[in-house]
Amino acid sequence: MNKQEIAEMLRNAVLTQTPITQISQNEMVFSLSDAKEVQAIGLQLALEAGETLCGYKMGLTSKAKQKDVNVFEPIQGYLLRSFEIPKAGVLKMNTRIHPRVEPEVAVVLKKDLIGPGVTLRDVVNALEGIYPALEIVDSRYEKFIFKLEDVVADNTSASGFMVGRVNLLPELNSLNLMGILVRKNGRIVETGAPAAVLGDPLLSVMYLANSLAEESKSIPAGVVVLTGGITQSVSFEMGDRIEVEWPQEVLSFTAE
Ligand code: OOG
Ligand code: MG
Repeated sequence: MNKQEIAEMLRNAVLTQTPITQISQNEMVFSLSDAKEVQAIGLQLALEAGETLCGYKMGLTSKAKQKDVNVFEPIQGYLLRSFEIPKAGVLKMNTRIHPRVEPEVAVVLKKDLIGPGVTLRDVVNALEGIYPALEIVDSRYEKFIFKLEDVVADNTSASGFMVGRVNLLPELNSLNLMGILVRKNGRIVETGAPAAVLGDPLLSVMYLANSLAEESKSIPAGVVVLTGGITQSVSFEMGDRIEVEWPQEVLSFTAE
């Protein structure tokens, strides 16, 4: 199969909610750069279908997430406008395969961050806001099992996200140690703090800016950047209620 066909197969898996076999199992040679190209073709297909790019995401930036999926390198992907979960808090299950939720820190910039050579100080100076967020990952592979190349080709399992209203920028100094709870139907199922993400989730933004620079791209002001799951992800079923609780705000949805 060529890269265009692989990208179409992955998009079809999204549209029909039908998981596929890992590409790395079928293709003799499927390198990380092939996988990045497949991801880029997938974005092109989505844009041609009328979707809008609205941000970027980092993934596998915490030990908890890396162990969870058995891939031990940070990865990056894109966010489409259609991924955004309405604040009304309903997550549609009929457009997904086997979704999981994870608590994240979202960042919005007030000026473009253009690498290479972006430093942590550059990120801090470019900040418009830092927000409590959650991401929905929904691997297009059977049983949520994949290798690095597979998950990169699959746009890092991106499927949905929700960004809170409370800007945590005034509390930047205490961000890393804020306590975060994930509840499923009222019960606490995960706990964590932003420091789990590379020691500081702003490093994730720095990493993304420098990595995009390798493709002559930058992080534009105003887009959403998800910095990566703080805890391992939590699976849920139809009817479940999920709450991601920060000291300042609770993000929640019901799976319907
Ligand atoms: C891969 C995507 C990882 C994160 O925040 O670590 C990710 C997956 O878990 O399916 O989004
Ligand atoms: Mg994530």
